[in-house]
Amino acid sequence: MFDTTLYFITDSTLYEEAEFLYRVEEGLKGGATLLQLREKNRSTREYIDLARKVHEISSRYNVPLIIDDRVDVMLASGAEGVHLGRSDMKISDARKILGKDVIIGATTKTVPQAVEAYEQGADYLGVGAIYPTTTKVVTVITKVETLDAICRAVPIPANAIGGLNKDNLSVLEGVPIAGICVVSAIMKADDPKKEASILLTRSKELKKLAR
Ligand code: TZP
Ligand code: MG
Repeated sequence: MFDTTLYFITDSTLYEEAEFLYRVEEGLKGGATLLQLREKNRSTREYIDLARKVHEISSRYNVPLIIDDRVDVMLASGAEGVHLGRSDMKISDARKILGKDVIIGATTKTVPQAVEAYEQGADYLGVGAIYPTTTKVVTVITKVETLDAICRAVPIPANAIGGLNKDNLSVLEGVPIAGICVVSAIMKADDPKKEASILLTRSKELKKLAR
């Protein structure tokens, strides 16, 4: 099983490798429940090399590692899952290749997209961007009402993503999310461990409120 309560997504462009890996580990120490390695500019070989290093760390904390975009990198590195966007491999094709035990996540921005991803075999959904983001990504703002409708339309966990930090989560109160996804809030924090710990507590509170 996996737990999306605090889904920590990495950005290695911000730091030298040692500092990057240190911050990833601090986020895990702080309580991140799921980890995604998100690389957009590396060669396949570099992506796999880094994935192996990150997987060695995440394994020590029993936190599943999800690889963004790439089924091949996931398989080669031994990671537990893959996250697929609208221009990546189709969820149904990935499910066919990977079997039932691999975690497959999907990016969705509308109820029909969410239902389709669920029907094709997605295990969880990322929904956003809720707020404008400073992380490099092609996205549009998703209304909280749409997020709410998606959460209620599918039986799999749906997480909020985009510009979220410990000070702006109240917008999600009452929305039956499974958790929050954050990049900058942890990656750029002065104390990533402490930040993750605060975010974990807040996300748990949000989940309790919506029950
Ligand atoms: N998809 C929608 S917003 C986003 C992704 C990958 C980036 C979120 O990053 P941050 O720093 O938490 O806003
Ligand atoms: Mg993608």
